[in-house]
Amino acid sequence: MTVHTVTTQPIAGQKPGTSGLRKKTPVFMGPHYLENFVQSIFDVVGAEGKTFVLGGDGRYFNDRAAQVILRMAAANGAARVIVGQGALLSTPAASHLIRLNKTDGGIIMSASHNPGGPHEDFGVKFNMANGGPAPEGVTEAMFQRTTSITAYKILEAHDVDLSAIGRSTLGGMVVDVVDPVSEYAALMETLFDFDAIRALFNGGFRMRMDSMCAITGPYAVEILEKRLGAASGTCVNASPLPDFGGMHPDPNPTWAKVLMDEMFGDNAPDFGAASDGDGDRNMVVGRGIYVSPSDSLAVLAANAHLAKGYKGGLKGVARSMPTSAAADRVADALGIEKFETPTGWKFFGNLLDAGRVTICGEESFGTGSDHVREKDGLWAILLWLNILAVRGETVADILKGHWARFGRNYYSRHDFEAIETVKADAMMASLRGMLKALPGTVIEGMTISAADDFAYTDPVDGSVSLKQGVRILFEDGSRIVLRLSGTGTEGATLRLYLERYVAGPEGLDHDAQEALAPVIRAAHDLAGIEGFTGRVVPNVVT
Ligand code: VG1
Ligand code: CO
Repeated sequence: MTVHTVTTQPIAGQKPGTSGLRKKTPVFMGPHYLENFVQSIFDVVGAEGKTFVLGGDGRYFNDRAAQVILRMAAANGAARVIVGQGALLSTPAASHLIRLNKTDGGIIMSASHNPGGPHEDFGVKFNMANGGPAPEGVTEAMFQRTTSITAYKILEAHDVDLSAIGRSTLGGMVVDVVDPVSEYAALMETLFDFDAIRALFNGGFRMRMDSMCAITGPYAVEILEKRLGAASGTCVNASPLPDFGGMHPDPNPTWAKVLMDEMFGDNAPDFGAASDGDGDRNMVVGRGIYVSPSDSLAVLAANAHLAKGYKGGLKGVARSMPTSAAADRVADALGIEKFETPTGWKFFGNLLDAGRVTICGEESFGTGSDHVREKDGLWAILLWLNILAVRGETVADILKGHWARFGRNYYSRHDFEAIETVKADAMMASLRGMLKALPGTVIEGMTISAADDFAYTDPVDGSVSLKQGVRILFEDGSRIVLRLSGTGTEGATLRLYLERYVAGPEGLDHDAQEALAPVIRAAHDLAGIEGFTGRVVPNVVT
């Protein structure tokens, strides 16, 4: 078979964001675009003689992109690629396969929680040999490479049959098509007490699992319905579709509204859960009660020892900076280390590899542990089930008991989407300019104690990440954080994170938006959101 070296030109605007490279699907499908980025990956990490994992969340162009990536891997001298059947793999399953097979890394085709389809989003991310997202230094090198690339290599060959499990060759490269679910399901069986969860379902416990027509459907059906005996029909929207059935596969109260309505309606099941496009996010809901992701992280950390995979306790807990401090209180109570990292799972990798932390989480519906190097939606859902099975309490009981013990970090994130980039940048620049003068200022009756632009020094390798988000802290423990999203594909998205701590025992039962009202007003005042962007009301509230 012939290897073609195709002359190409750098394509502007390929800077990888919080997690891989995301663009509108037609951009990715444009001439040489996918090829330029994939070649830039191989140029940075090297492909000669290496083994990679490949899979994606099944969105539009997933199947075609997989064939291109395979031909390019072969042309670049890769020895072997392990591909999920149908070119499918959830992000956590891909992370697991990278680690299990001791490969040199993997390419995941996904734009995660962004909608999919011919006019929606596509994405490509590279994970390292540890199974985790490429760190900033590596993604920056890939970006630099896209600006200077002059040629890419691709094999002239027919499509590989990815529909059947088994081994074939492509040029000199071995292609192993594997079941996307089985190894992942086996891993889950080592971490959780499947007998206890099975007994819970046998006892009439009812659950709704909404996979939002994205990748976790086959995983959820196999694990929840087949292995754990949940009633058939527990899993809905369980077939991955190229356009996610028109759904926006972002598991939050806005986009998973059907699930929320069911959980707050008459005859609600005991437990509800949803996951995102590539299966690394989760939302959990009890009957009549929503669990904020920051609280979910804290509850999981406080109760993980009830699951067999964590019965020896946790080494430490890490959360992203905008995530509420609820998990910190648990770490303090357990007497274990706690860490605050920038947004994005890649910042947890070193801490996990070094054995400093066991559980990590982000306010953006991401929780995970050292079993893989990605956040893991079904993992979090199974840990909740394991905890519910052992404690025999409802989600509401567990959450209220947690607040009574640790106090409550009222928390919310307000997203203002598709703002003109220049306006969002001007707002952030103005805010950054006023930080030094803020301490001591009184607003809404609250005194500002500190204000900065979050900078992070990795405790393991000493690398420094600057400008990770503006933090405004108040004397009473309240907090405002503002940053611009790094995963959007249209204009800028402003994320406003709001937090207020109540120690209890009074005042634990308020609506979060009501409890946060003064903090919300202070944020709008300080940042001048309306003046700069024209926006008053957020598009999404979580
Ligand atoms: C968002 C979230 C962040 C998460 C990232 C990737 O990033 O805020 O916490 O790690 O998405 O998640 P940003 O830069 O848009 O705020 V996923 O499930 O899209 O890979
Ligand atoms: Co995701």
